[in-house]
Amino acid sequence: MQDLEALKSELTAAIDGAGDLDALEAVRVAALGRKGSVTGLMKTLGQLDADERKAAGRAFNALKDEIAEALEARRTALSASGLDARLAEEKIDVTLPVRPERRGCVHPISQTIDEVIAIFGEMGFTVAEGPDIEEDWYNFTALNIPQDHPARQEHDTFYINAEKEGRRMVLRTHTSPVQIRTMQSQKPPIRIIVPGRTYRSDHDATHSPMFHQVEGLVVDETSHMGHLKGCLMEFCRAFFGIDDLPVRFRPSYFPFTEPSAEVDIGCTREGGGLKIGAGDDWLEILGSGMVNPAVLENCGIDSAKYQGFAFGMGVERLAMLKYGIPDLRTFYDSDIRWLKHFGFAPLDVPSLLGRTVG
Ligand code: 2NM
Repeated sequence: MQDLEALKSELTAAIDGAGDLDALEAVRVAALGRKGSVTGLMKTLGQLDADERKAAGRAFNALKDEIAEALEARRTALSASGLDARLAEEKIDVTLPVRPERRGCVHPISQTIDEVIAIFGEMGFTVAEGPDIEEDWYNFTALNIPQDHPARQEHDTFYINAEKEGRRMVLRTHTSPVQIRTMQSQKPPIRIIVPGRTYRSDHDATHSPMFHQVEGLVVDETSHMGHLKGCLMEFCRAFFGIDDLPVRFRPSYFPFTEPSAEVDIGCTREGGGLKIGAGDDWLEILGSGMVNPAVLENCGIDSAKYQGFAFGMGVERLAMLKYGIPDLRTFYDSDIRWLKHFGFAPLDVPSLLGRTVG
């Protein structure tokens, strides 16, 4: 029994002295492993007579349990301090200033979307989003674009082979399906803008198969064409930062709006370059119109009580005009030198250039 006490204090000291999990495992093997000291004790039981074996067996088992418990306690302690050590070592000071030489940039598409959101946000619009893969009904039918309408080909739709519960799926050709979903799920008054990716099977110097749009929708009892004009005039002037920017509304046609209008801003093209502002020329920038009553009814909105206006714009085009980016295709090249040239500092908050809307 004297030996047992000595062995116990020897093992306990070894366990306490183990500095890491590997050292502890070595102690465990030396005590409880197949050739371990405690296991060795167990093997001596056979040589004892019945009475002695009973008492010794109890003592050996108690020792084995105590050692196993001490090992487990030490293992827990070592694991916890290992984590603490790693957390201390991997700590970073988030209050350190940004290293300018390592700075990443905000892509002009992200910057432009943020600016559009900031301007309409100031006017009381909220941002709505929806899926890129849409049901045909939301992308076309609900928008008053019937099955055989040429717009379905004009839009060069990417159709998805798989069907969802028997319904044909498409990559959305505009963000308007989000407006449809919003009109179905929310009661007027509605005031949303919808930024996002859109897709058309069209690829040349001025078209990318994936591009970005921001569309907007207002539905209320008294919305009218005057609200549409005021809202979009204010947007154009705020976006380009030109207080007296000429804005013109030109009759157009979309199946989902009636009447429809395209919005042009003033510019000059003297000397080969393009300059936005008062001048003798016009530049198309937005599509818009009063929401077709058929579209409201498709969404369960009473067109006798409510009316709305909607608009849409291409983000790449806005970014090219505002920031003088000459080639559409460079947006998607992931060229770090291009991004350094046209990108924006990450901590710049998109602003209205000091203006207030309204
Ligand atoms: C445009 C131009 C004109 C539009 C219409 C709708 C909806 F869902 F309310 F009917 N959303 N967006 C719209 C109207 C979009 O983009 C050039």
